[in-house]
Amino acid sequence: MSAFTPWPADLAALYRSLGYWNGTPLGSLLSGRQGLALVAGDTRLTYDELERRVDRLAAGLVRLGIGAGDRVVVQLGNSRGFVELSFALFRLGALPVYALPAHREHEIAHLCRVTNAAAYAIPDQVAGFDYRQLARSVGPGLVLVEGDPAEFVSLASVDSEPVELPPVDPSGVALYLLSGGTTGTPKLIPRTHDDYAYNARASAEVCGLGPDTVYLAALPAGHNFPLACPGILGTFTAGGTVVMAASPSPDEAFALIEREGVTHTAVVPTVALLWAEARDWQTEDLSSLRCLQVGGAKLGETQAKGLRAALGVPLQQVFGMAEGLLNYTRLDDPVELVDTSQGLPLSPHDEVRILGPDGREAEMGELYTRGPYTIRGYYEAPEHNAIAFTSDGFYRSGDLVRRLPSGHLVVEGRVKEVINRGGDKVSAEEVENHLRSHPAIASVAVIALPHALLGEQTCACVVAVPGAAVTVKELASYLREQGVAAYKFPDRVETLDRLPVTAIGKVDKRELVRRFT
Ligand code: J2J
Repeated sequence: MSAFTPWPADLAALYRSLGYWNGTPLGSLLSGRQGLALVAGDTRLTYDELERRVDRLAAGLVRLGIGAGDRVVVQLGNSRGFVELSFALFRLGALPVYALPAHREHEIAHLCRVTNAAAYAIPDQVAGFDYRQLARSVGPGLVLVEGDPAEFVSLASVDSEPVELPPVDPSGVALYLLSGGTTGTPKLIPRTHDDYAYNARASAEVCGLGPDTVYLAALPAGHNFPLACPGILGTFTAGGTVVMAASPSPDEAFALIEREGVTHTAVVPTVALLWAEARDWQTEDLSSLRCLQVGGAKLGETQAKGLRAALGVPLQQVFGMAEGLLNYTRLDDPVELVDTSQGLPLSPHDEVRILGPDGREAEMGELYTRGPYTIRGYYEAPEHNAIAFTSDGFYRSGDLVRRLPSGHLVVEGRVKEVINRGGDKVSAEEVENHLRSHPAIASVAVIALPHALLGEQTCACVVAVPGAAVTVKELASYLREQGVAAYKFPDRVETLDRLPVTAIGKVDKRELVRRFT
Protein backbone atom coordinates (compact mmCIF):
# COMPACT_ATOMS: atom_id res chain seq x y z
CA MET A 1 0.00 0.00 0.00
CA SER A 2 1.25 3.43 -0.86
CA ALA A 3 2.56 5.53 2.00
CA PHE A 4 0.82 8.78 2.95
CA THR A 5 0.64 10.99 6.01
CA PRO A 6 -2.02 9.33 8.16
CA TRP A 7 -4.52 11.06 10.43
CA PRO A 8 -3.74 10.66 14.15
CA ALA A 9 -5.23 7.42 15.52
CA ASP A 10 -7.71 9.15 17.86
CA LEU A 11 -9.18 11.26 15.06
CA ALA A 12 -9.30 8.31 12.66
CA ALA A 13 -11.22 6.39 15.35
CA LEU A 14 -13.59 9.34 15.81
CA TYR A 15 -14.27 9.65 12.06
CA ARG A 16 -15.00 5.92 11.94
CA SER A 17 -17.25 5.96 14.98
CA LEU A 18 -19.24 8.84 13.46
CA GLY A 19 -19.72 6.76 10.32
CA TYR A 20 -17.85 9.25 8.14
CA TRP A 21 -15.28 6.65 7.22
CA ASN A 22 -17.40 3.60 6.68
CA GLY A 23 -14.91 1.19 5.16
CA THR A 24 -16.35 1.36 1.64
CA PRO A 25 -13.68 1.06 -1.05
CA LEU A 26 -14.45 3.37 -3.99
CA GLY A 27 -14.57 0.36 -6.33
CA SER A 28 -17.80 -0.81 -4.69
CA LEU A 29 -19.73 2.46 -5.15
CA LEU A 30 -21.50 1.12 -8.24
CA SER A 31 -22.83 -2.00 -6.54
CA GLY A 32 -26.49 -2.42 -5.67
CA ARG A 33 -27.61 0.53 -7.80
CA GLN A 34 -30.12 0.33 -10.62
CA GLY A 35 -31.02 2.11 -13.81
CA LEU A 36 -28.98 4.29 -16.11
CA ALA A 37 -25.48 4.97 -14.76
CA LEU A 38 -23.56 6.64 -17.56
CA VAL A 39 -24.18 8.55 -20.78
CA ALA A 40 -21.09 9.34 -22.86
CA GLY A 41 -21.40 10.15 -26.56
CA ASP A 42 -23.61 7.46 -28.06
CA THR A 43 -23.02 5.09 -25.16
CA ARG A 44 -25.67 4.53 -22.50
CA LEU A 45 -24.75 2.09 -19.74
CA THR A 46 -26.90 0.80 -16.90
CA TYR A 47 -25.28 0.16 -13.53
CA ASP A 48 -25.26 -3.57 -14.33
CA GLU A 49 -23.58 -3.01 -17.68
CA LEU A 50 -21.04 -0.64 -16.19
CA GLU A 51 -20.27 -3.09 -13.36
CA ARG A 52 -19.69 -5.90 -15.83
CA ARG A 53 -17.44 -3.80 -18.03
CA VAL A 54 -15.42 -2.62 -15.02
CA ASP A 55 -14.91 -6.21 -13.83
CA ARG A 56 -13.74 -7.32 -17.25
CA LEU A 57 -11.44 -4.32 -17.63
CA ALA A 58 -9.95 -4.96 -14.18
CA ALA A 59 -9.30 -8.59 -15.13
CA GLY A 60 -7.69 -7.47 -18.39
CA LEU A 61 -5.45 -5.04 -16.52
CA VAL A 62 -4.32 -7.85 -14.22
CA ARG A 63 -3.26 -9.76 -17.34
CA LEU A 64 -1.26 -6.75 -18.44
CA GLY A 65 0.54 -6.83 -15.12
CA ILE A 66 -1.29 -4.00 -13.32
CA GLY A 67 -1.99 -4.72 -9.67
CA ALA A 68 -2.49 -3.30 -6.20
CA GLY A 69 -0.35 -0.26 -5.46
CA ASP A 70 0.56 0.43 -9.11
CA ARG A 71 0.16 4.03 -10.24
CA VAL A 72 -1.50 4.85 -13.58
CA VAL A 73 -1.43 8.38 -14.98
CA VAL A 74 -4.94 9.01 -16.33
CA GLN A 75 -5.32 11.81 -18.88
CA LEU A 76 -8.57 10.70 -20.50
CA GLY A 77 -11.25 13.14 -21.57
CA ASN A 78 -14.79 13.12 -20.17
CA SER A 79 -15.59 9.73 -21.63
CA ARG A 80 -16.80 6.25 -20.76
CA GLY A 81 -13.15 5.16 -20.62
CA PHE A 82 -12.50 7.64 -17.83
CA VAL A 83 -15.21 6.12 -15.63
CA GLU A 84 -14.51 2.50 -16.52
CA LEU A 85 -10.76 2.76 -16.02
CA SER A 86 -11.08 4.70 -12.76
CA PHE A 87 -13.35 2.06 -11.26
CA ALA A 88 -11.28 -0.83 -12.58
CA LEU A 89 -8.20 0.70 -10.92
CA PHE A 90 -10.09 1.35 -7.65
CA ARG A 91 -11.13 -2.32 -7.61
CA LEU A 92 -7.58 -3.49 -8.20
CA GLY A 93 -6.22 -1.22 -5.51
CA ALA A 94 -4.19 0.44 -8.28
CA LEU A 95 -4.00 4.22 -8.08
CA PRO A 96 -5.11 6.65 -10.78
CA VAL A 97 -3.00 9.80 -10.92
CA TYR A 98 -5.33 12.35 -12.51
CA ALA A 99 -3.70 14.67 -15.03
CA LEU A 100 -5.58 17.44 -16.83
CA PRO A 101 -6.24 17.30 -20.59
CA ALA A 102 -4.17 20.47 -21.06
CA HIS A 103 -1.01 18.92 -19.62
CA ARG A 104 1.89 18.32 -21.97
CA GLU A 105 5.35 16.69 -21.95
CA HIS A 106 6.65 18.70 -19.02
CA GLU A 107 3.78 17.90 -16.66
CA ILE A 108 3.18 14.32 -17.79
CA ALA A 109 6.87 13.36 -17.65
CA HIS A 110 6.98 14.76 -14.11
CA LEU A 111 3.90 12.77 -13.03
CA CYS A 112 5.18 9.54 -14.59
CA ARG A 113 8.57 10.04 -12.97
CA VAL A 114 7.55 10.95 -9.42
CA THR A 115 4.90 8.23 -9.23
CA ASN A 116 6.99 5.67 -11.12
CA ALA A 117 3.86 5.07 -13.18
CA ALA A 118 3.16 1.58 -14.52
CA ALA A 119 0.89 2.88 -17.27
CA TYR A 120 -0.46 6.03 -18.92
CA ALA A 121 -4.01 6.32 -20.27
CA ILE A 122 -4.91 8.80 -23.03
CA PRO A 123 -7.47 9.54 -25.72
CA ASP A 124 -6.19 9.13 -29.29
CA GLN A 125 -6.64 12.75 -30.31
CA VAL A 126 -8.72 15.69 -29.25
CA ALA A 127 -9.25 18.95 -31.14
CA GLY A 128 -6.26 18.32 -33.38
CA PHE A 129 -3.89 17.34 -30.56
CA ASP A 130 -2.50 13.82 -30.78
CA TYR A 131 -1.98 12.40 -27.28
CA ARG A 132 -0.19 9.37 -28.75
CA GLN A 133 2.60 11.70 -29.80
CA LEU A 134 2.82 12.85 -26.20
CA ALA A 135 2.94 9.21 -25.06
CA ARG A 136 5.79 8.52 -27.48
CA SER A 137 7.95 11.19 -25.89
CA VAL A 138 7.14 10.63 -22.21
CA GLY A 139 5.02 7.58 -21.61
CA PRO A 140 5.97 4.56 -19.54
CA GLY A 141 6.04 1.10 -21.18
CA LEU A 142 2.30 0.53 -21.10
CA VAL A 143 0.14 3.13 -22.84
CA LEU A 144 -3.64 2.60 -22.96
CA VAL A 145 -5.54 4.51 -25.63
CA GLU A 146 -9.25 5.26 -25.83
CA GLY A 147 -9.86 5.30 -29.59
CA ASP A 148 -7.31 4.43 -32.27
CA PRO A 149 -4.32 3.04 -30.37
CA ALA A 150 -1.68 3.21 -33.16
CA GLU A 151 1.23 1.10 -31.77
CA PHE A 152 -0.19 1.17 -28.21
CA VAL A 153 -2.86 -0.88 -26.42
CA SER A 154 -6.52 -0.11 -27.12
CA LEU A 155 -8.39 0.43 -23.85
CA ALA A 156 -11.46 -1.26 -25.37
CA SER A 157 -9.40 -4.40 -26.08
CA VAL A 158 -8.43 -4.78 -22.41
CA ASP A 159 -11.12 -7.29 -21.63
CA SER A 160 -10.97 -10.64 -19.83
CA GLU A 161 -13.22 -13.01 -17.94
CA PRO A 162 -13.64 -11.47 -14.47
CA VAL A 163 -11.28 -12.83 -11.83
CA GLU A 164 -11.38 -12.82 -8.05
CA LEU A 165 -9.53 -9.72 -6.88
CA PRO A 166 -7.80 -9.37 -3.50
CA PRO A 167 -9.63 -7.08 -1.05
CA VAL A 168 -8.70 -3.41 -1.04
CA ASP A 169 -7.86 -1.64 2.24
CA PRO A 170 -10.35 1.24 2.53
CA SER A 171 -8.00 3.18 4.78
CA GLY A 172 -5.31 3.21 2.08
CA VAL A 173 -4.72 5.65 -0.79
CA ALA A 174 -7.26 5.34 -3.63
CA LEU A 175 -6.08 8.03 -6.04
CA TYR A 176 -3.92 11.09 -6.50
CA LEU A 177 -5.18 14.55 -7.40
CA LEU A 178 -2.99 17.40 -8.55
CA SER A 179 -2.65 20.41 -6.34
CA GLY A 180 -3.33 23.84 -7.75
CA GLY A 181 -0.07 24.52 -6.05
CA THR A 182 2.38 27.25 -5.36
CA THR A 183 5.56 25.27 -5.90
CA GLY A 184 7.92 24.85 -8.86
CA THR A 185 6.54 21.40 -9.57
CA PRO A 186 2.92 20.40 -8.90
CA LYS A 187 2.39 18.37 -5.73
CA LEU A 188 0.32 15.21 -5.58
CA ILE A 189 -2.58 14.85 -3.19
CA PRO A 190 -3.17 11.33 -1.90
CA ARG A 191 -6.85 10.67 -1.12
CA THR A 192 -7.90 7.51 0.69
CA HIS A 193 -10.96 5.38 -0.15
CA ASP A 194 -12.48 6.26 3.24
CA ASP A 195 -11.99 10.00 3.08
CA TYR A 196 -12.89 10.39 -0.59
CA ALA A 197 -16.03 8.23 -0.32
CA TYR A 198 -17.10 10.46 2.58
CA ASN A 199 -16.24 13.59 0.54
CA ALA A 200 -18.52 12.35 -2.27
CA ARG A 201 -21.33 11.04 -0.05
CA ALA A 202 -21.57 14.07 2.23
CA SER A 203 -21.44 16.36 -0.84
CA ALA A 204 -24.23 14.36 -2.47
CA GLU A 205 -26.37 14.84 0.63
CA VAL A 206 -25.79 18.59 0.86
CA CYS A 207 -26.59 19.00 -2.84
CA GLY A 208 -29.76 16.89 -2.60
CA LEU A 209 -28.67 14.10 -4.95
CA GLY A 210 -30.80 10.97 -5.35
CA PRO A 211 -31.61 8.24 -7.89
CA ASP A 212 -33.34 10.84 -10.10
CA THR A 213 -30.22 13.03 -10.28
CA VAL A 214 -28.72 13.58 -13.72
CA TYR A 215 -25.25 15.08 -13.28
CA LEU A 216 -23.44 16.71 -16.20
CA ALA A 217 -19.65 16.38 -15.94
CA ALA A 218 -18.69 19.51 -17.88
CA LEU A 219 -15.32 20.39 -16.30
CA PRO A 220 -12.37 18.01 -16.87
CA ALA A 221 -13.34 14.85 -14.96
CA GLY A 222 -9.96 14.39 -13.26
CA HIS A 223 -10.42 17.60 -11.29
CA ASN A 224 -11.73 17.24 -7.72
CA PHE A 225 -14.83 19.40 -8.34
CA PRO A 226 -16.51 17.29 -11.09
CA LEU A 227 -15.01 14.07 -9.74
CA ALA A 228 -16.34 14.07 -6.19
CA CYS A 229 -17.94 17.37 -5.10
CA PRO A 230 -20.41 15.66 -5.46
CA GLY A 231 -19.66 15.13 -9.13
CA ILE A 232 -19.29 11.73 -10.72
CA LEU A 233 -18.61 9.74 -7.55
CA GLY A 234 -21.32 11.51 -5.55
CA THR A 235 -23.87 10.83 -8.30
CA PHE A 236 -23.02 7.11 -8.34
CA THR A 237 -23.24 7.05 -4.53
CA ALA A 238 -26.78 8.38 -4.85
CA GLY A 239 -27.69 5.98 -7.68
CA GLY A 240 -28.13 8.78 -10.25
CA THR A 241 -26.97 9.18 -13.85
CA VAL A 242 -23.69 10.77 -14.97
CA VAL A 243 -23.64 12.48 -18.36
CA MET A 244 -20.21 13.22 -19.81
CA ALA A 245 -19.72 16.46 -21.79
CA ALA A 246 -16.67 16.52 -24.04
CA SER A 247 -16.34 20.24 -23.28
CA PRO A 248 -18.15 22.83 -21.15
CA SER A 249 -18.95 25.00 -24.19
CA PRO A 250 -22.57 26.24 -24.18
CA ASP A 251 -23.26 24.42 -27.49
CA GLU A 252 -22.35 21.07 -26.04
CA ALA A 253 -23.59 21.60 -22.48
CA PHE A 254 -26.98 23.17 -23.27
CA ALA A 255 -27.86 20.44 -25.78
CA LEU A 256 -27.03 17.75 -23.21
CA ILE A 257 -28.93 19.53 -20.42
CA GLU A 258 -32.05 19.64 -22.57
CA ARG A 259 -31.71 16.14 -24.04
CA GLU A 260 -30.86 14.31 -20.80
CA GLY A 261 -32.84 16.45 -18.35
CA VAL A 262 -29.69 17.35 -16.39
CA THR A 263 -30.46 18.33 -12.79
CA HIS A 264 -26.97 19.21 -11.46
CA THR A 265 -23.72 20.44 -12.92
CA ALA A 266 -20.55 22.24 -11.86
CA VAL A 267 -18.69 25.02 -13.63
CA VAL A 268 -16.06 27.67 -12.94
CA PRO A 269 -17.19 31.33 -13.02
CA THR A 270 -15.62 31.90 -16.45
CA VAL A 271 -17.74 29.12 -17.94
CA ALA A 272 -20.84 30.28 -16.07
CA LEU A 273 -20.42 33.76 -17.58
CA LEU A 274 -20.07 32.27 -21.07
CA TRP A 275 -23.26 30.30 -20.51
CA ALA A 276 -25.07 33.44 -19.41
CA GLU A 277 -23.95 35.28 -22.56
CA ALA A 278 -24.89 32.36 -24.80
CA ARG A 279 -28.41 32.47 -23.42
CA ASP A 280 -29.03 35.40 -25.79
CA TRP A 281 -28.92 33.16 -28.83
CA GLN A 282 -29.14 29.59 -27.53
CA THR A 283 -32.68 28.71 -26.64
CA GLU A 284 -32.43 25.16 -25.27
CA ASP A 285 -34.61 24.37 -22.29
CA LEU A 286 -32.50 24.47 -19.12
CA SER A 287 -35.41 24.23 -16.69
CA SER A 288 -34.44 20.72 -15.53
CA LEU A 289 -31.43 22.24 -13.70
CA ARG A 290 -32.00 22.25 -9.96
CA CYS A 291 -28.52 23.27 -8.97
CA LEU A 292 -25.80 25.04 -10.93
CA GLN A 293 -22.64 24.80 -8.84
CA VAL A 294 -20.12 27.58 -9.40
CA GLY A 295 -16.67 27.41 -7.84
CA GLY A 296 -12.94 27.19 -8.35
CA ALA A 297 -12.51 30.95 -8.49
CA LYS A 298 -14.34 33.87 -6.97
CA LEU A 299 -17.84 34.63 -8.20
CA GLY A 300 -18.63 38.25 -7.32
CA GLU A 301 -22.04 39.36 -6.14
CA THR A 302 -22.86 41.25 -9.35
CA GLN A 303 -21.83 38.25 -11.41
CA ALA A 304 -23.96 35.93 -9.27
CA LYS A 305 -27.02 38.14 -9.69
CA GLY A 306 -26.38 38.45 -13.43
CA LEU A 307 -26.12 34.68 -13.77
CA ARG A 308 -29.29 34.10 -11.87
CA ALA A 309 -31.15 36.56 -14.08
CA ALA A 310 -29.72 35.22 -17.36
CA LEU A 311 -30.03 31.49 -16.69
CA GLY A 312 -33.00 31.40 -14.33
CA VAL A 313 -31.67 28.37 -12.44
CA PRO A 314 -30.77 27.91 -8.76
CA LEU A 315 -27.11 28.65 -8.02
CA GLN A 316 -24.77 27.16 -5.45
CA GLN A 317 -21.39 28.67 -4.63
CA VAL A 318 -18.60 26.21 -3.94
CA PHE A 319 -15.24 27.07 -2.44
CA GLY A 320 -13.19 23.91 -2.50
CA MET A 321 -9.68 22.59 -2.76
CA ALA A 322 -8.29 19.26 -3.92
CA GLU A 323 -6.51 19.02 -0.56
CA GLY A 324 -9.90 18.56 1.09
CA LEU A 325 -12.07 21.24 2.68
CA LEU A 326 -15.26 22.00 0.75
CA ASN A 327 -17.64 24.86 1.41
CA TYR A 328 -21.08 24.90 -0.13
CA THR A 329 -23.92 27.37 0.10
CA ARG A 330 -26.91 25.29 1.12
CA LEU A 331 -29.93 24.74 -1.10
CA ASP A 332 -32.19 26.48 1.43
CA ASP A 333 -29.88 29.44 2.08
CA PRO A 334 -31.44 32.84 1.37
CA VAL A 335 -30.57 34.03 -2.14
CA GLU A 336 -28.73 36.99 -0.66
CA LEU A 337 -26.30 34.65 1.14
CA VAL A 338 -25.82 32.52 -1.97
CA ASP A 339 -24.92 35.63 -3.96
CA THR A 340 -22.51 37.04 -1.40
CA SER A 341 -20.72 34.07 0.17
CA GLN A 342 -18.68 31.06 -0.89
CA GLY A 343 -20.47 28.68 1.43
CA LEU A 344 -20.32 26.82 4.69
CA PRO A 345 -17.93 23.93 5.47
CA LEU A 346 -19.36 20.56 4.44
CA SER A 347 -18.74 18.53 7.58
CA PRO A 348 -19.57 19.27 11.22
CA HIS A 349 -16.02 18.02 11.86
CA ASP A 350 -14.27 20.35 9.44
CA GLU A 351 -12.07 22.46 11.69
CA VAL A 352 -11.53 25.92 10.27
CA ARG A 353 -9.17 28.46 11.78
CA ILE A 354 -8.92 31.97 10.48
CA LEU A 355 -5.68 33.54 11.59
CA GLY A 356 -4.68 37.18 11.35
CA PRO A 357 -1.13 38.35 10.58
CA ASP A 358 -0.28 38.04 14.30
CA GLY A 359 -1.19 34.35 14.23
CA ARG A 360 -4.30 34.88 16.40
CA GLU A 361 -7.85 33.85 15.53
CA ALA A 362 -9.55 36.67 13.66
CA GLU A 363 -12.72 37.37 11.72
CA MET A 364 -10.69 37.82 8.57
CA GLY A 365 -7.37 36.19 7.79
CA GLU A 366 -5.70 33.12 6.35
CA LEU A 367 -7.73 29.92 6.31
CA TYR A 368 -6.23 26.89 8.04
CA THR A 369 -8.14 23.64 8.09
CA ARG A 370 -8.14 19.99 9.08
CA GLY A 371 -10.87 17.40 9.16
CA PRO A 372 -12.19 14.03 8.02
CA TYR A 373 -11.42 14.55 4.32
CA THR A 374 -8.52 17.03 4.38
CA ILE A 375 -5.07 15.56 3.75
CA ARG A 376 -2.25 15.70 6.28
CA GLY A 377 0.55 15.83 3.74
CA TYR A 378 1.40 15.79 0.02
CA TYR A 379 2.92 12.73 -1.63
CA GLU A 380 6.64 12.46 -0.92
CA ALA A 381 7.20 16.13 -0.15
CA PRO A 382 8.58 16.33 3.42
CA GLU A 383 10.14 19.76 2.99
CA HIS A 384 7.07 21.32 1.44
CA ASN A 385 4.81 19.58 3.95
CA ALA A 386 6.70 21.25 6.78
CA ILE A 387 5.58 24.60 5.35
CA ALA A 388 2.15 23.68 3.99
CA PHE A 389 0.92 22.03 7.21
CA THR A 390 1.16 23.16 10.83
CA SER A 391 2.67 20.83 13.42
CA ASP A 392 -0.86 20.01 14.60
CA GLY A 393 -1.96 18.99 11.13
CA PHE A 394 -3.79 22.03 9.79
CA TYR A 395 -3.49 22.64 6.05
CA ARG A 396 -2.40 26.19 5.34
CA SER A 397 -4.66 27.05 2.41
CA GLY A 398 -3.10 30.39 1.47
CA ASP A 399 -6.63 31.78 1.03
CA LEU A 400 -7.75 34.95 2.81
CA VAL A 401 -11.28 34.58 4.08
CA ARG A 402 -13.82 36.34 6.24
CA ARG A 403 -16.38 34.50 8.35
CA LEU A 404 -19.97 35.77 8.41
CA PRO A 405 -22.13 35.41 11.55
CA SER A 406 -23.89 32.47 9.81
CA GLY A 407 -20.54 30.67 9.56
CA HIS A 408 -20.41 31.13 5.79
CA LEU A 409 -17.03 32.09 4.39
CA VAL A 410 -16.29 34.90 1.98
CA VAL A 411 -13.09 34.58 -0.05
CA GLU A 412 -11.35 37.96 0.09
CA GLY A 413 -8.05 37.17 -1.59
CA ARG A 414 -5.01 35.01 -1.03
CA VAL A 415 -1.49 35.09 0.29
CA LYS A 416 -0.14 32.27 -1.89
CA GLU A 417 1.58 32.95 -5.20
CA VAL A 418 -0.94 31.38 -7.52
CA ILE A 419 -2.66 32.91 -10.50
CA ASN A 420 -6.27 31.69 -10.57
CA ARG A 421 -6.83 31.92 -14.29
CA GLY A 422 -10.53 31.19 -14.72
CA GLY A 423 -10.23 28.32 -12.24
CA ASP A 424 -6.98 26.97 -13.73
CA LYS A 425 -4.31 27.37 -11.09
CA VAL A 426 -0.91 28.60 -12.29
CA SER A 427 2.04 28.56 -9.92
CA ALA A 428 4.00 31.81 -10.31
CA GLU A 429 7.16 30.03 -9.22
CA GLU A 430 6.79 27.30 -11.81
CA VAL A 431 6.37 29.78 -14.69
CA GLU A 432 9.25 31.92 -13.39
CA ASN A 433 11.49 28.84 -13.33
CA HIS A 434 10.68 28.08 -16.95
CA LEU A 435 11.12 31.66 -18.11
CA ARG A 436 14.42 32.19 -16.31
CA SER A 437 16.14 29.91 -18.81
CA HIS A 438 14.94 32.02 -21.76
CA PRO A 439 18.01 33.60 -23.43
CA ALA A 440 16.45 37.09 -23.62
CA ILE A 441 15.41 37.18 -19.96
CA ALA A 442 17.73 38.47 -17.24
CA SER A 443 15.16 38.27 -14.44
CA VAL A 444 11.44 37.73 -14.20
CA ALA A 445 8.51 37.88 -11.78
CA VAL A 446 5.12 36.41 -12.61
CA ILE A 447 2.02 38.06 -11.16
CA ALA A 448 -1.77 37.93 -11.41
CA LEU A 449 -3.59 40.91 -12.93
CA PRO A 450 -7.36 41.38 -13.07
CA HIS A 451 -9.17 40.18 -16.20
CA ALA A 452 -12.83 40.68 -17.07
CA LEU A 453 -13.65 37.12 -18.13
CA LEU A 454 -10.91 35.00 -16.54
CA GLY A 455 -10.97 36.83 -13.21
CA GLU A 456 -7.19 36.88 -13.36
CA GLN A 457 -4.58 36.73 -16.07
CA THR A 458 -0.89 35.89 -15.93
CA CYS A 459 1.59 38.70 -16.40
CA ALA A 460 5.33 38.14 -16.78
CA CYS A 461 7.30 41.18 -15.53
CA VAL A 462 10.58 40.87 -17.35
CA VAL A 463 14.00 42.49 -17.20
CA ALA A 464 15.39 41.69 -20.64
CA VAL A 465 19.07 41.17 -21.39
CA PRO A 466 20.51 44.29 -23.09
CA GLY A 467 19.33 44.65 -26.66
CA ALA A 468 16.77 41.82 -26.47
CA ALA A 469 12.99 42.12 -26.69
CA VAL A 470 10.44 39.78 -25.19
CA THR A 471 6.86 39.35 -26.43
CA VAL A 472 3.85 37.30 -25.37
CA LYS A 473 4.09 35.36 -28.62
CA GLU A 474 7.75 34.55 -28.15
CA LEU A 475 7.23 33.35 -24.56
CA ALA A 476 4.30 31.17 -25.62
CA SER A 477 6.33 29.47 -28.33
CA TYR A 478 9.25 29.05 -25.92
CA LEU A 479 7.05 27.43 -23.27
CA ARG A 480 5.35 25.27 -25.90
CA GLU A 481 8.78 23.96 -26.91
CA GLN A 482 9.45 23.15 -23.26
CA GLY A 483 6.26 21.05 -23.24
CA VAL A 484 4.42 23.27 -20.77
CA ALA A 485 0.59 23.30 -20.70
CA ALA A 486 -0.83 26.29 -22.58
CA TYR A 487 -2.89 27.63 -19.67
CA LYS A 488 0.41 28.53 -18.00
CA PHE A 489 1.58 30.81 -20.84
CA PRO A 490 1.69 34.48 -19.81
CA ASP A 491 -1.20 36.56 -21.16
CA ARG A 492 0.79 39.75 -20.80
CA VAL A 493 4.45 40.78 -20.74
CA GLU A 494 5.69 43.97 -19.14
CA THR A 495 9.31 45.02 -19.52
CA LEU A 496 11.16 46.88 -16.77
CA ASP A 497 14.71 48.11 -16.16
CA ARG A 498 14.76 46.39 -12.80
CA LEU A 499 12.33 44.54 -10.56
CA PRO A 500 11.24 46.48 -7.47
CA VAL A 501 12.28 44.87 -4.18
CA THR A 502 10.91 44.99 -0.64
CA ALA A 503 12.85 46.11 2.43
CA ILE A 504 14.12 42.56 2.91
CA GLY A 505 15.21 42.25 -0.70
CA LYS A 506 12.40 40.06 -2.14
CA VAL A 507 10.73 41.03 -5.41
CA ASP A 508 7.91 43.39 -4.50
CA LYS A 509 5.03 41.78 -6.36
CA ARG A 510 2.44 44.04 -4.77
CA GLU A 511 4.20 47.02 -6.30
CA LEU A 512 4.23 45.25 -9.69
CA VAL A 513 0.51 44.55 -9.44
CA ARG A 514 -0.12 48.21 -8.56
CA ARG A 515 1.96 49.39 -11.45
CA PHE A 516 0.36 47.23 -14.14
CA THR A 517 -3.28 47.03 -13.05
C1 J2J B 1 -12.53 31.84 -4.63
N1 J2J B 1 -11.48 31.00 -4.75
C2 J2J B 1 -11.73 29.69 -4.89
C3 J2J B 1 -14.14 30.11 -4.81
C4 J2J B 1 -11.66 27.53 -5.12
C5 J2J B 1 -14.76 22.52 -5.70
C6 J2J B 1 -14.56 23.79 -6.13
C7 J2J B 1 -13.29 24.25 -6.43
C8 J2J B 1 -12.19 23.43 -6.27
C9 J2J B 1 -10.85 23.94 -6.61
C10 J2J B 1 -12.38 22.15 -5.81
C11 J2J B 1 -13.05 29.19 -4.93
N2 J2J B 1 -13.82 31.42 -4.66
N3 J2J B 1 -15.40 29.73 -4.84
O1 J2J B 1 -11.36 21.30 -5.62
O2 J2J B 1 -13.83 20.46 -5.12
C12 J2J B 1 -9.44 28.70 -5.06
C13 J2J B 1 -8.83 28.81 -3.66
C14 J2J B 1 -8.50 27.37 -3.32
C15 J2J B 1 -8.08 26.84 -4.68
C16 J2J B 1 -8.18 25.34 -4.80
C17 J2J B 1 -13.67 21.70 -5.54
N4 J2J B 1 -12.96 27.85 -5.07
N5 J2J B 1 -10.90 28.63 -5.02
O3 J2J B 1 -10.74 25.02 -7.17
O4 J2J B 1 -7.50 22.50 -5.81
O5 J2J B 1 -7.65 29.58 -3.78
O6 J2J B 1 -9.78 23.20 -6.22
O7 J2J B 1 -7.50 27.24 -2.35
O8 J2J B 1 -8.10 23.48 -8.07
O9 J2J B 1 -8.95 27.49 -5.59
O10 J2J B 1 -7.96 24.96 -6.12
P1 J2J B 1 -8.26 23.46 -6.61
